[in-house]
Amino acid sequence: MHNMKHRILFLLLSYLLLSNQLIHSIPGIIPQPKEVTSGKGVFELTKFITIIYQDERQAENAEYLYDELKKEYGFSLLINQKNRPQNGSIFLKENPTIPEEGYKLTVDKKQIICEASTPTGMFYAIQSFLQSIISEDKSYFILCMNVEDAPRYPWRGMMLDVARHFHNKETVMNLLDAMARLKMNRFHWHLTDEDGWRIEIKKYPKLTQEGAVGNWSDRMAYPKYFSQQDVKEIVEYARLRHITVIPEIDMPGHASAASRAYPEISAGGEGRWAGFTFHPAKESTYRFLEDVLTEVAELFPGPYIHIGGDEVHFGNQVWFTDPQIQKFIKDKQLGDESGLEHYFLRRVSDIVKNLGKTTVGWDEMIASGIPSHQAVIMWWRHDKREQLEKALSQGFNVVMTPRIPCYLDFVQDNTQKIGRRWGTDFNSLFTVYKFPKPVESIISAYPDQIMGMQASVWTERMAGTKRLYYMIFPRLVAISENAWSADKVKNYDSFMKRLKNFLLYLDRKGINYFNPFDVNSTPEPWGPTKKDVIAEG
Ligand code: TNX
Repeated sequence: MHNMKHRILFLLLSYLLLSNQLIHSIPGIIPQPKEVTSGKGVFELTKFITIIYQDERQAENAEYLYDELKKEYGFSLLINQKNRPQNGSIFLKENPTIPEEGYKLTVDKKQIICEASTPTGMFYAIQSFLQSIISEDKSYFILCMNVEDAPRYPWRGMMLDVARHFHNKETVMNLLDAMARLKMNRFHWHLTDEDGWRIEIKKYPKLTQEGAVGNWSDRMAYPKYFSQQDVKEIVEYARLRHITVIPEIDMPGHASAASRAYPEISAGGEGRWAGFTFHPAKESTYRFLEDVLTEVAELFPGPYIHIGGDEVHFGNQVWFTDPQIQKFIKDKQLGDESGLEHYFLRRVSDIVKNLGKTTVGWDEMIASGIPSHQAVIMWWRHDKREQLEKALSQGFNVVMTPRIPCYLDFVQDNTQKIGRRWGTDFNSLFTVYKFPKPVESIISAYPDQIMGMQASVWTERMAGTKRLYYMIFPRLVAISENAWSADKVKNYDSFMKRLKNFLLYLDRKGINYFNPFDVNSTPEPWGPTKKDVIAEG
């Protein structure tokens, strides 16, 4: 206790001396809010505090807050629905004047008030509150302050590839927890690729019986996939954390796992690219995909379905020689193989539209002729800025996830041996943090079309959970600040100070990370096989 008072005094004193900097470093809210003003004194958090919520629709948030305090600090607080706060309460208050995802957080010595106009805004007030708890000698307190906040972008995401190496339900849920703490709201789930088909489709059981066998490091690995029940649990877990899940079924390329299960809808081929694409000239392919997407649309209540569309040219050699495909190109007057690729994407995007969903696709999709209001483009080829410009000038809404600096399978430190590089470029925490500065001059002309950004976690070289977390953290934290915080409140020194607080959260959850404060303290966890020594550009 004595120690704690000492510490409080020290904090308050330093605040008086150094006010501006301390607003940034204490409390450790990350991403940085729009405005933080420090008050005087502290609110002491004890087990006698009550959580009070005003409106029935905040009941789930109140329970979430209860659960988090219980899990992290062992508290079991009371929860009440009432119209006004009382001394020693955390009050979830309706305030219709606050923007949709925004919130206010007011901490004084007697109470904590979280205000928002929506359950999502309230959820974010709760995150800032949770991040502000300081624990010291088994006492818990929060510095008095006022926070006013709202996000820069509506899409603050992370993509996880579970096809190259499977990562299970518990891992996904841990990641959703961390995303929620960072006010991130889009989980893009890359469910199918060459190495595995990871989602159960009832109408086509072989997709998982055969298509889920193997992974990037071991072609014969035991089949791993998410059952429809798993998917429902994850979607619900995400919903309670105000995260929309976007499923991706990659096509017409990256389809090798589906091809192994159902060779009759594959374009075939030999060697490394065998079965890389669906057969684009068979009606049965489109029927198959419609059936698959119908089940997918039912499982995922969110408005989006991602249909990939990337890198088709890698493995479509068969398209140039197969008589049925060549005849199809002629009959439909598609011109050539890339015309056929665009036809394929238009057709599947129409299926998605008929299912009541919006298409999302990688930036190759810009050229497909899909109307701009019907699709969201993910810009990924950082070396092709013209793709970003094209998407915007054609009227598409865009999510930015350029390889440099948003792909977390690139190394984060020059000493690392496993992971991608692009020439001499890689994705250090600092490089990630600078985004989207390098493209600001392009995007500033289209403020309404930039939906936001995401980290993309490709898992060719991430077999184990420890390694997966190590590559994700702390770079995901930088992405969350890039997506949430206005440029004028961003500051790398301040970020690094607040990051320490988030690393404590990861410690409490047992989530591994690369420690940028002590590079040698965190040895690079093992990759899967010998193959994953330094990757290609
Ligand atoms: C490119 S991004 C891919 C992925 C790889 C990734 C590795 C994209 C649309 N395609 O298939 O996993 O690079 O960094």
